[in-house]
Amino acid sequence: MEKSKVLVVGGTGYIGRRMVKASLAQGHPTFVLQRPEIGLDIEKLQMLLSFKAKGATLVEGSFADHKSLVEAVKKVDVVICTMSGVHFRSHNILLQLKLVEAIKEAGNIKRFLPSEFGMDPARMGDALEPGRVTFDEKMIVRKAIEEANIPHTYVSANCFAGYFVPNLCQMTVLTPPKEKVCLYGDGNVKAVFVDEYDIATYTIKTIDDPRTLNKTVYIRPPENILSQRQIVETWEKLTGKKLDKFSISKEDFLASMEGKDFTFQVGVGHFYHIYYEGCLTNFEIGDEGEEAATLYPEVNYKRMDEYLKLYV
Ligand code: NDP
Ligand code: GO6
Repeated sequence: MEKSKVLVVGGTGYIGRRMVKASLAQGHPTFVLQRPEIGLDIEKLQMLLSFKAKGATLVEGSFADHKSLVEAVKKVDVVICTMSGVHFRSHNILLQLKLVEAIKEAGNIKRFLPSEFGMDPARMGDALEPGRVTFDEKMIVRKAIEEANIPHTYVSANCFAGYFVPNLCQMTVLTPPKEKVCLYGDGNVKAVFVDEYDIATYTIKTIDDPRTLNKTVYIRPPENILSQRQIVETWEKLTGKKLDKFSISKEDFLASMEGKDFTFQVGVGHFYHIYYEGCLTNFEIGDEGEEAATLYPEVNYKRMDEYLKLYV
């Protein structure tokens, strides 16, 4: 069967750009929304043009212009939205409700993948304030999708390696500490880390797969199910240097929210669920979910020692 036509909305974003590349790499006619609002953001425009040079089609459309979204959606079979949900970038998850309206009106879409790509928001009903907003908003979008009977797939991608691995799971930095590392509790809680390009590869593989229709796909590659202590040990092996380790209790970690700005508090909450509660690995993937590495064993996903090599 011929490859479905894909529209990426949010295509110049951190995960969005990788979705565009993976869609092209897997042979899908690939369309990327070009928003007039990018104005003088020359980096975004140049990135869009680089996609065009690689065979993508740019489609003008704005979230401020419903008709333009309907027209853009009518050109394709599958829509993938990678709308920003990160508080120190431009968090705009609820804007997707406009895209849901356009998809509903266009009526031609065979699969819609909303912007999720993290913890499963359906499992985060008890998440701490204020970080719970991330999940509450994603659930509002899911509700709109399901009420409109739009065929969908939700991708729970666990931790983007770039934000969680080279910093040895520390907050507010993206590079490794040189002398000492702070462990969350005993540092033995298992999390899941995935290379961002692999997330895009797996996502594109799901869009034409009947097994993932109206399902949540978890990306949980077995060798990337690791504890913080295992990440630290991997790093120490690569550098041949031991780090001083100290531990922060859950009480002290949560207390570190006091007096900090909203964005920091969101991060603390998210890190707490990941590294103290183990929210990414404390459940079996039942028959209402699928696991990507199992569905697509042909993907040679990047292991985290490989990912870390670049930072040595
Ligand atoms: P970015 O911050 O890179 O933003 C992605 C795109 O959102 C932008 O490129 C832009 O699209 C679009 N956008 C932002 N603001 C607006 C606006 N006002 N109007 C229209 N479009 C807008 O997103 P990320 O890649 O960081 O995050 C994407 C998803 O991944 C989110 O759901 C987030 O929660 C999740 N995530 C998960 C992580 C993990 O570790 N699991 C880590 C980081 C994010 P355009 O290209 O058209 O300009
Ligand atoms: C990533 C981050 C890194 C926050 C998710 C604060 C939604 C998810 C794993 O993207 O707040 O330093 O699941 O100081 O469902 C951010 C968020 C990571 C940035 C988490 C995310 C993960 C969002 C920080 C920091 C490295």
